[in-house]
Amino acid sequence: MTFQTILFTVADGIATLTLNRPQVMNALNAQMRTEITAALTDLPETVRCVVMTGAGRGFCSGQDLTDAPADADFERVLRDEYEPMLRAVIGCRVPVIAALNGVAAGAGANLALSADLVIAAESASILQAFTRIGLIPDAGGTWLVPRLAGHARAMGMMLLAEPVSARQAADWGLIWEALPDDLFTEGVARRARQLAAGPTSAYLAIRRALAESGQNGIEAQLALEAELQGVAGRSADFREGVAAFLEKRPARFSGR
Ligand code: T3D
Repeated sequence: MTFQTILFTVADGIATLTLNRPQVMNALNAQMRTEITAALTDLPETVRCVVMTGAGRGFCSGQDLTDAPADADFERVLRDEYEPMLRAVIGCRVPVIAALNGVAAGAGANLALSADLVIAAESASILQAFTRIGLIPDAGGTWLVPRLAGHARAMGMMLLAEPVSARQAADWGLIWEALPDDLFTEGVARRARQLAAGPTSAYLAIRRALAESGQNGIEAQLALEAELQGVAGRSADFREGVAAFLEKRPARFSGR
């Protein structure tokens, strides 16, 4: 597959998807949304972790504002273009790391927050920029941010539209961690290697269980855990994990 707005490479079980419109801080246009969706939906079989990052000094500045006329049908664009992209991240068959090399603004912030693990360089920030241009947060932001950081922080971020530093975001639990800039690239690579070598099917089940916990009561969640653990308990990775423990060696998970 060839792409115009993203870079997509695969090495050692890790796919790296780089938003690649650095002249506009990787703003999202229709083509980029389509390409992100396609890349994540049609991953090569060897891939066991995805790292999504940005080219240049930003992660993503959200909707390309040169491509958003005032009379545009945003409802259609969100339904037809943003939602498939977000579902491709959330429903990806392997864990997705958002590696925030710089600012993530507007829909770019919420694209990042839809990933499974968000790791940011300390110089990065997260900005719910929408009210600056008279819009409301979209791309899942009004669902994600209060669940990750709480109602008061979500409300403040969205009404005030001020950047939240990577360190603050990590302290709030909005993201997994903020790393000093000089340790960022290796820190992301280390986590990607860890996830790519891990029990991929168990990761998928964990992601499903956590996603459904928002809607489930405790009884439904206990039932879901039992169902998912039933499958995990019959997996090759469980057999390998136990064997490795008993033989006092690192596990070699196949992802099955
Ligand atoms: O379409 C729909 O369905 C509606 C959906 C909406 C979803 C949304 O995402 S709405 C929110 C859109 N995003 C924004 O409002 C953020 C706009 N950008 C900014 O606030 C700032 O650029 C940043 C905080 C991201 C970065 O600031 P800074 O000072 O580091 O960089 P800069 O100088 O502002 O930007 C660098 C260049 O990128 C600049 O171009 P130039 O002057 O060098 O030619 C700037 O215009 C361009 N750029 C940045 N963001 C966008 C953009 N160009 C188009 N669209 C952008 N979103």
